[in-house]
Amino acid sequence: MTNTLVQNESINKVEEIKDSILEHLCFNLGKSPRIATLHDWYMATAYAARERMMRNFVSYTEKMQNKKLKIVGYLSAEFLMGPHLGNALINLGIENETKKAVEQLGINLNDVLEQEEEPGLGNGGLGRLAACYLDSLATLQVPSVGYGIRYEFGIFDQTIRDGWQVEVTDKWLRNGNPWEIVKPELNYTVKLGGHTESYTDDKGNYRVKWMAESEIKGIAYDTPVPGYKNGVTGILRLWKSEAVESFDFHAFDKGDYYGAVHEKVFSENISKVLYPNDVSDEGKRLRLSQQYFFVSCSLQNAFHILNLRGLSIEEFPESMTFQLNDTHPSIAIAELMRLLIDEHQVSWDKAWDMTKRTFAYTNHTLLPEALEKWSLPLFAHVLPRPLEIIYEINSRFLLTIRDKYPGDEDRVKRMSIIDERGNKSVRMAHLATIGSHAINGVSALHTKLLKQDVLHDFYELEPEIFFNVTNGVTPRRWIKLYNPRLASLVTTHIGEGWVNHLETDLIKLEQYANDASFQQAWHDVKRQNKTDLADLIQTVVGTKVNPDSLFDIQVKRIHEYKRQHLNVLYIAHLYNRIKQKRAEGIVPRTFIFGGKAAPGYFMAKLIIKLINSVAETVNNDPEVNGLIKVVFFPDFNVKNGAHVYKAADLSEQISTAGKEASGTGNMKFAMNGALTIGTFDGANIEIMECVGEENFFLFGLHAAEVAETKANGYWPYDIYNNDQELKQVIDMIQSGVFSHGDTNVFKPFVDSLLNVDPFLVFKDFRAYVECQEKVSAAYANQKVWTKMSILNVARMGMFSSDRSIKDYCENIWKVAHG
Ligand code: GPV
Repeated sequence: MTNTLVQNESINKVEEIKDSILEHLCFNLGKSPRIATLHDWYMATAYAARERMMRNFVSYTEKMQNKKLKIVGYLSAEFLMGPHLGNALINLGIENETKKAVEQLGINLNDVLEQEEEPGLGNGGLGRLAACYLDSLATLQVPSVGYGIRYEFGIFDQTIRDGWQVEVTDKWLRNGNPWEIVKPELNYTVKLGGHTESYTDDKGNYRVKWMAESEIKGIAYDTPVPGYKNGVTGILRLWKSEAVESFDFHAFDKGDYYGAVHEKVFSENISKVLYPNDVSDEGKRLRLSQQYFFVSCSLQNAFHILNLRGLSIEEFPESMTFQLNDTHPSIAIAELMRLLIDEHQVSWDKAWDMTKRTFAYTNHTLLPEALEKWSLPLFAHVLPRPLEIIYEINSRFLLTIRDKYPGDEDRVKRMSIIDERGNKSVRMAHLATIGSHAINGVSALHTKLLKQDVLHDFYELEPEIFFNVTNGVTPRRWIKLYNPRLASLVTTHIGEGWVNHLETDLIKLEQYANDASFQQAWHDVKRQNKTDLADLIQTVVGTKVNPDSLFDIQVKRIHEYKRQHLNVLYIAHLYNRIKQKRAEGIVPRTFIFGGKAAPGYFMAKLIIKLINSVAETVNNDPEVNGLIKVVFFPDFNVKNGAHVYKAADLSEQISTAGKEASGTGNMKFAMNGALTIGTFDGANIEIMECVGEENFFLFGLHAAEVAETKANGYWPYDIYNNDQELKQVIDMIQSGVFSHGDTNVFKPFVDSLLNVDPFLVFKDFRAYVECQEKVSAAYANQKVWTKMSILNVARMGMFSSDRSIKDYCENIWKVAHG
C-alpha cells in the first residue's frame, strides 16, 4: 500500500470511530455532546471499542463449536484485569485513531481513560497472572474461557489516615460497567447445605440424592478479551449469584415474606465481596460457598457447551481441559465427579478417569498459612455430597498407597486428603494433586521446592506429572500501554514485532547497549517517566521528590515474607548515617512504597504505619536536605501501576529465599528498564540468569541456608547485639525517633524482630546494606547504569506471558497455539 492509501484508511477509521462514539452517546447514554460529562464520553468510547470486539467475539464463539478443538477453561477465584479501555485500543490497533477521534470531539483521550474504574477482582499476583494469561490466550488464538466470580465489591480501596491504612469499599459497579454482557439464559442452579439420601434406581444401582438446604442461581456475565491485532476475542465469564425463581412462590405459599427475602439476601451474598487476603487462608464458610458456587456454574456450563457441540459425555476430557489457579477452585474435582455420577449416571471408575484427564493444578505458594484447609464440620455442613465424594476418592487413593508402600502408615497419614490430627480438616492441595494429571509450580525454584517439600510424597508417587511453568506478564499492557515512550523508542530500533514476539525479538536491542545516542535516548525516556511520577506523587501525596535521584521502588502486597521492613531498616540506617555526619557515598534516593495489607493482618498494617512515620521524619528533617525521600503511594493497584513500573531505577525483590513462589512485579520492573536488587528467590533467579549476574544485585541467604538457619536455632537478638548499626536502627524505632517519642506504637514490631524474626530480616540485613552500597556506586556512573538497564530489557523476552501460555499448551493442555 502507498502512504496516501494508508493515510486515507486511517482517516476513514477516525471518522468511523467518531461516528460510533457519537451514536453510543445518543443511543446508549441518551446524551447530546453538549451535556455529556467526561464519564459519558468514556462510556461511549468504551462501547465503541466493545462493538469492534463483539464481531470477533461471536465468530470466536462459533469457532469453538468445532468438535475437534480442545477448549481451555481457566478456573480462578480472581481476575485482576485492570482498566479495559486503554488495553482494548492497543489490542485492536486503534489507539492513534481513537485519540484523534476524541480530540476532534474536543476531548483528551487520557482524561477519558482516567474515568475508568478499575475492576479489582483480585488481590495481587495470582489474580493479575490470570489476567495476563487471558491476554496471551487470546493473542495466541487458543480457544479458552476464563471462569470466575463477578464480585460486587472487589479489593478494597486503600486510604491512609495518620499513617495508618483505612479500607474503603470498592464500589466499582456504581457508574455501570460497559464491558460486560449479561447472559440471563446462561444460568445454573447450585445446591448448598442439607443432607444426602441414598436409593436404588430402577436398574438396581446404588444412587445418592443431595437434599439441599438452599439453592442459588448463577448468572453469566461475559467480558470480551481482545487478542493483539489478530481478530480474536476471548471470553471472561464471571458468575453472579441470585435467588432462584422459586423464591417468591415460597413467600406466597408460607406467608413468610421476610423469610423469603432473607433467602434472597443470602443468595445474593455469595458473589458480594472478594476476600481481601493475599497468600493466607481464613477458612470462612462464605468463602467455601463462593468457591463451590463458581466452580459448579462453570462445570455445568461446560456440559452445556459439550451439548451444543454435539459431543457425548465420554468426550468431555478431550473437548475441554480445566486449569485450577491454585486450590481455590479445586472443589471442581469433587463437583465434576458428582455431576458425572449423580446427574449423568457415569460409573465411578469411568468418572474418575475422566476427571483426572480433565484437570491440571497450579500451585502458587509453599507458605503453610496459605495452603487451604477446610474444617471438616464446616465442609460437611456446606457441601455434604461433595464431601462424601471426597471421602470415596480418598479411601480409594489410600488403598493404592497402602498397596505400594505396605506398612507405611505414616505416609498414608501424610498423604491423606483428610488431616486427622487435632481438628480434622480437608487438605485442598492434596485433593487438587490427586485429581489432576499435571501439577506445576510457577518458577524453577518453586517447582523444585514443591517436589522436595510440600508435595514430596506425591512427587515420589508420580514424578512424571510434575512440571514447571515459570510465570510471565503481558508486554501489551505492561510495556506498550503503560510505557509508551519506551515502546516507541524500542519500536524505532527493532520494529514492532516484540509486542507479540517478545521471546525472539527483544534481544535485538542488545546491539544498541553501547551506542551513546541510544543510551542518551534511553536515559531521557526514564527521566521523563520519573518526572511524570514525581508530579503524580506531588499531587497525590504532597511530597516533592527529585527526578534526578535514584527511584528505588517496592510495590506489592504488604507481607512480612516480602520484607518491606528490611527496606525500611535500610532507610533508617541511612538516616542515622546522615544524622551522624557519615553521609559520604550516599547517592540521592527516593524510596517509594505501595501496597495493601490484608485488613486483619496486624503486622502488615503496622509496617505501613512505620513506612509513613519514617517518611514524615526523614522528609521533614532539614539535616537530610532532600538527600533521601520516602513516599508511601496509597491504593496501589493496576491503574496506579501504570505510572510506577516505568519510572523505577531499582526494583526491590527482597523476599526471604524460598518464600516467594515466583513474583511477577519483578518481571514488570525489569522489562521497563529497572535493575533489580533481589534475593535468590522465585523467578528472581531466572531473571538473573537471563540478564546476567553482572546486571543484577543479588544478596542474602539461599533457600537451603534459610531452612538450615532455622533448624539450627535462630537467635535474632544475638545479631542485633553484634551489629552496632543494626542495633542503632532498632533502638531508634523503639525509642520513638519516628513516632514523636511514642515508645508503644512500634513495640510489637520491634519485639517480633528481636524475639522471633520469622523471615530472617536481621540475618540478611548486613548483606542487604552492602549490596545497596554497590547499587549506589553503580548509579553514580550513569552511562554504565544505562547500559545495564538496556541489557536488562533486551534479555527479558522469556518473561512474556505468551511464553508461559505456550508452555502450558505444549506440556500440560496439549492444545495448539498460534
Ligand atoms: I497462594 N500468590 C498470590 O498472589 N495470592 C495467593 O493467594 C497465592 C499466591 C502469588 C505468589 O505469592 C507470587 O509469588 C506469584 O508470582 C503469584 O501468585 C502468581 O503465581
